[in-house]
Amino acid sequence: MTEEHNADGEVTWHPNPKTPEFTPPAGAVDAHCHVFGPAHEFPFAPERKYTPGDAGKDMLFALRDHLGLSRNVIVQASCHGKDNAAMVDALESSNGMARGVAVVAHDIADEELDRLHAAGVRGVRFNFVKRLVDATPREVFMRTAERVQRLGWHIVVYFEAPDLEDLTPFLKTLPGIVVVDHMGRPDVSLPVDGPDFQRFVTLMAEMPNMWTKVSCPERLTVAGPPYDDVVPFQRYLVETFSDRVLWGTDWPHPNMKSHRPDDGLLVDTIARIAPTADLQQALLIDNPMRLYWAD
Ligand code: 0GY
Repeated sequence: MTEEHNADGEVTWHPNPKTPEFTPPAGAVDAHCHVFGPAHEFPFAPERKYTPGDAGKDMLFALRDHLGLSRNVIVQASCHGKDNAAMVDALESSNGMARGVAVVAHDIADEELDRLHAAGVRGVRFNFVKRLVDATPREVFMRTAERVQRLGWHIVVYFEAPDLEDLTPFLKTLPGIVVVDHMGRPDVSLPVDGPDFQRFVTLMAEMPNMWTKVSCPERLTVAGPPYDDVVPFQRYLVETFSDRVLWGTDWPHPNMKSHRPDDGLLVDTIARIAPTADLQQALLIDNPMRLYWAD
C-alpha cells in the first residue's frame, strides 16, 4: 500500500489528469460520475461496503472543465446509500449543468420524488452487484419502477455479466427506458463475437427501450491503460446501437485497486470507441440530452 491507497486498499482518483488530446464536441456530457461527501457535510451510509475519500462537487466541476466537457450526470453511489443529499446538493450547485440518478426506498413519499425531480433527478438506480449492496427483492424494485413512471424517469441497472441470464426476464418487464451500466460488465478476455457478450447484444436488439453506458474500461480491463482490450466492446455497441449509448468517466472511480485511472486518457478513448463525428455527436450530446435534458 502506498500513499495513493486509502484505508481499504483502494487507489484514489488521479490528482492531475492529463489534458486530453481528443477535444470533445461543445456541449459534451459525462453521463456517469459520482460525488463522495465531503463526509463532514454528507456522511457516508452506515450500510456502505466501502469508504471512499472525499470527492465533492467542486472537484467534479473542475474536472469537467479540465476535460473539455460541459455537463454531468451524477449517479448515486452505494457508499451514500439512499441518502441522495450530496448528489442533490451538487445538482443544485450546477447551474442546470448536472442531472442526477437517485437510489430510493420503495416507500419514499411522492412529495420527496417530486423534490428530487425538481432538483434535476431523472432516473433511479437498481444495483444488483453483490459486493456493493445487500440484495433488494425484484418486486420491490418493480414497484419503484412503476412509481417513477409518472415523472418520466428511466431505470439504471447495474449488474455483472454472469447475472444477465437470470435477470433477463425481470429486465424485460421493466417499464420505460432501462439503462445498463458499464455494458453489463462483460469479461473482456472473451471475444466480442462470443456467446457471453452476444447475449447482452441480443438483449439490446430485442429491447428497443434498453440503453447502455459504454463506460468503465478502467475496471473491465485486464491489459490496463490505454484499455485496448475494452475498446472493441465499446465500439461494437456504439456502432450497433448509436442512438442508445451513453459515455461517462466513472470519476472518482470507486473500488479501484489495480491502477489510478487518468480521466484525460479516458477522454482520449472516445476517438477510438466512436470514430466518426456523427457517432461522437450521438454518444456525447444527442443521446444524453434526450434522456436527461428533455425538459
Ligand atoms: C460505479 C461502479 C462501482 C461502484 C458503484 O454505487 C457504487 O458504489 O457504482 C463499482 O464498484 O463497480 O459505477 O461507480
